Amino acid sequence: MSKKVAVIGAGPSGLAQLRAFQSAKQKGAEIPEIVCFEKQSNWGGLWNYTWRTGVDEYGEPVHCSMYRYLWSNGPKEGLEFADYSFEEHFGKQIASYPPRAVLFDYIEGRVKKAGVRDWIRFSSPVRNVEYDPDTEKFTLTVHDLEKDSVYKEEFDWVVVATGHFSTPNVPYFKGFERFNGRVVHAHDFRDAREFIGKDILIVGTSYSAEDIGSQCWKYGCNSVTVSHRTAPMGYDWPDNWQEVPLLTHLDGKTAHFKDGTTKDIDAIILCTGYKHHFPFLPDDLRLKTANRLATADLWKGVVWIDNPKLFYLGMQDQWFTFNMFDAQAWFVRDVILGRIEVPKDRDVMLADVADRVAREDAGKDAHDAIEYQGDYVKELIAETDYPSFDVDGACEAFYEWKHHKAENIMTFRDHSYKSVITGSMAPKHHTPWKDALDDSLESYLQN
Ligand code: FAD
Ligand code: NA7
Repeated sequence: MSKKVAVIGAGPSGLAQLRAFQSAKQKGAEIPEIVCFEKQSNWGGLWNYTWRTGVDEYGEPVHCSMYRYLWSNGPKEGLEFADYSFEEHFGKQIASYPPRAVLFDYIEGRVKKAGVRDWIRFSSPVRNVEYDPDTEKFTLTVHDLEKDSVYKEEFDWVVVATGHFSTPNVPYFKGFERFNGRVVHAHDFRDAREFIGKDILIVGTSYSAEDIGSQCWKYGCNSVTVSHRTAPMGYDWPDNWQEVPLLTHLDGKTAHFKDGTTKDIDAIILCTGYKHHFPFLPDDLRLKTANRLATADLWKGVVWIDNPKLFYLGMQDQWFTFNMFDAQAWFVRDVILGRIEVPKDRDVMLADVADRVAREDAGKDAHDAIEYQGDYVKELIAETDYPSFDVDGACEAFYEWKHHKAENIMTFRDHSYKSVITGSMAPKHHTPWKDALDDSLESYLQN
């Protein structure tokens, strides 16, 4: 009987895994049977936008954390697939910060070309995974939502690619229950126009805080107040922005901060991050890690050290995304195909994890962190046939991007960069980001 691989999730990471196997098959390799389980009715993961919040039509938690008007928060030159350039997909070079719909189209283009949709069972959340050391097989319990029936199936390997920016981290502040406005986590934020004319309070200082605040500013909120636990973001914000210390409590619609200052507000958006959440995994298979570049308990950042037949993709915090998931997926494929050997000694794997943690901890700033993750991508692609590309060039695009943000946080998306895959320069977008209210694919591609 042929061996079987289960891939859980058909977002960018899971799709990278399918493409990795398809590419080996195309080159004549014998591959195991691949079954991908996806709880949504379409692929694309977070990039598969829905207006829904809370639960979906089946009562499942909505996966999507993306919102209308979301544009790439980093240059596309840092994430381009090495085996499928933007120019190949769109037939021309496009500007550097595509809106969500454009990136969704790009992600989809590669897997449509690869012809792997038949490997995916949609509307099929995995409910449980068990490993039997005697048979050396995993048993997955899957819910077919369309038929509303639950079944079990055995696999030799499991790849967890369920993402980690979907289950919100929601802190409580005193007075929330008596606040007369909306309190919403970034996961449930959808349309900035809801906040036109409003004074909004944002808690958190990372990507979601910066971008959701900027969206609300762009679409016409009255003011943005950003409350920080550790440090302010420190950009040169527009006049109707302020950065304040941590929220202590609310008194009616008045927010009180740690330094004793107050601000009357209409709505609160908690941009307080996400939890790695794997409700379908038992204790002995479940990754427990902080959102950092060096994850806990994964050899080479992907192989579960307590059971090397289980893999996790994309569990790191991310500078690199799509091409890093590719590097991981090709590596995992080659472990499964027996082309890469996993150390037999658990201590050797633990030492690898400890070394990664120490090297990340030794970094001083964002520049070091980008370089660190670039080195990780290089390390993995050197071991497989994933097309090698100019990773240092992609790091350069990230350094420039950081520089452009520091220069002007509301114009950084107006810059363009050179593709490290095709070498061509992206055109400047036809409209500055702050004036481009239409984020449709048709509008973006009008260059
Ligand atoms: P996901 O995209 O989360 O996909 C996981 C998939 O697993 C989903 O389809 C989900 O339905 C499925 N799934 C989950 N549980 C189960 C289950 N039990 N059974 C079956 N299927 C399951 N990255 C960028 O490169 N550029 C950006 O501009 C950018 N912006 C972002 C903005 C936001 C608001 C967020 C939250 C993230 C952003 N990211 C961005 C990072 C994003 O994490 C990656 O781009 C990418 O989506 C991660 O891919 P993934 O496949 O690992 O996870
Ligand atoms: P991040 O990057 O995990 O950041 C979470 C932020 O939330 C960070 O600023 C934290 O502050 C803050 N936080 C977390 N808990 C609290 C509490 N209890 N009180 C106050 N502040 C808190 O999540 P994002 O959503 O911004 O980004 C995730 C992904 O989505 C990212 O890849 C983007 O591409 C989009 P801290 O600095 O720890 O004090």
